[in-house]
Amino acid sequence: MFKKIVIANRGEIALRILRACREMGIKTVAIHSEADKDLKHVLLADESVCIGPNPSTESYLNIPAVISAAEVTDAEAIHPGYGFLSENADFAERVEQSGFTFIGPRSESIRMMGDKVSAIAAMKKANVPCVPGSDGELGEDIHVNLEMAQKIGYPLIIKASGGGGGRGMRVVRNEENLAESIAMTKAEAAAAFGNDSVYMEKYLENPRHIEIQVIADEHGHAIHLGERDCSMQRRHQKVLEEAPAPGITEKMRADIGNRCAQACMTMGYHGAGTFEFLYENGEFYFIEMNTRLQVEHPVTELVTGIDLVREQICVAAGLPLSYKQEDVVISGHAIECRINAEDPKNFMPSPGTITFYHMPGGPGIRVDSHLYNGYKVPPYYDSMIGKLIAYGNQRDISIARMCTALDEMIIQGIKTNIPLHKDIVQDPAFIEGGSNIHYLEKKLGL
Ligand code: MV4
Repeated sequence: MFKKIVIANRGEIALRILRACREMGIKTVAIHSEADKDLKHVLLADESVCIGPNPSTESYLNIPAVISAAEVTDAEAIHPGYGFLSENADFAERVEQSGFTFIGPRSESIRMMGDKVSAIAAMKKANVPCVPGSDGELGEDIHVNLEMAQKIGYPLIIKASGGGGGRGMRVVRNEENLAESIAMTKAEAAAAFGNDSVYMEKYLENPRHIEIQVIADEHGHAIHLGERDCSMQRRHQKVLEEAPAPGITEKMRADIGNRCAQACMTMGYHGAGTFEFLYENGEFYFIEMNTRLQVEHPVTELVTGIDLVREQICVAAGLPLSYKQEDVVISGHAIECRINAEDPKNFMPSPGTITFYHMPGGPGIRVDSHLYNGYKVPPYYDSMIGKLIAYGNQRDISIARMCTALDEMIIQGIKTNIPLHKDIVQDPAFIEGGSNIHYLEKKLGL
């Protein structure tokens, strides 16, 4: 096992990784920007290194600075968390070339999944169901594209191969708009991603967003940890997630989950990962794969009892997975509310000093947050300041616990989206379960 790990992230996930390291007897190095010297995990870490000024491009995204921190502290591995450098294949490669272990998949896997056309090709080959589409980059010939579009059927969506997470896509409702939509998506993709490759898919009008968590070791074993429903979102930002997804039967879970685990083994994928699907009319359609630990991993941890960060560290150290597929039992229900420092009405960021902080508690409540009394939320980074997670034997119990916890939670000095969460957990459609990806934006009148 590693003796010392660099935590190449900030905020709640840096603290989550630090806690896993502590439990495992691994020493920690916190790296941080100037403004982040008082982050909770920086104060708790065995060592800390200031790697640069506040803009993330000069600190958390500065590859040489991050690798230097590992060198000067004599660490063995780097955990990238989520966001920042977590899905940067060049970073993963340079970490390995510098003699450190990247806690995540091989750089080739990150690169393959970062290119959506090659990701979809790999999934089709591995028997993972995909959205009907072009199965490859669109060519220049508009007649060929029109014919393909006709065959797939409108509405269609044109997506940038270098995009993902909602960036670089355009819906096409009829053939009159096809040529222009392809041209515009290509131009935007070239500017945004330095890659003008685009592809075509059937546009699903009202899907749910359901994702499968997997983890794979370097000994040819891969398991799935069931699904999460992440449909409650606004502008491609998830707001609330839950596991399991309402209405997904054990048989459906086993079928799609086993296909994902098998795909990991086929591709030689190592580490934690998430297969993102659109789910409509009882069918799963693969759209993207995330090659990192995700924000919403705690709901999976609560319904499986598996510590995903511990498993990530173990498989990165070359150990076999601690669990076989038959050991993974989905039990109970978990909901996560992402707590953001933002105005609950207009969603504007609301940085500032936390003048009073009170955490909720009680049965089934987990708080993943780096906040403390007097902490100053800086304006330079993502506005998520923590996650409130509620578990219960059944979904209605986890909702009731979440309601109680949201009422107990007090954050003063800044605005937060706690009022929005209180509204959602009392919303009849949410209580019913199974809302689609457009529900929250429609409810908010967007
Ligand atoms: C789609 C789609 C409908 N049909 N693909 C948006 C983010 C990126 N991960 C993929 N996205 C979508 N792809 C087809 N063929 C609708 C979306 C979509 C979406 C997906 C997941 C979560 C929220 C979303 C919000 C708007 C659109």
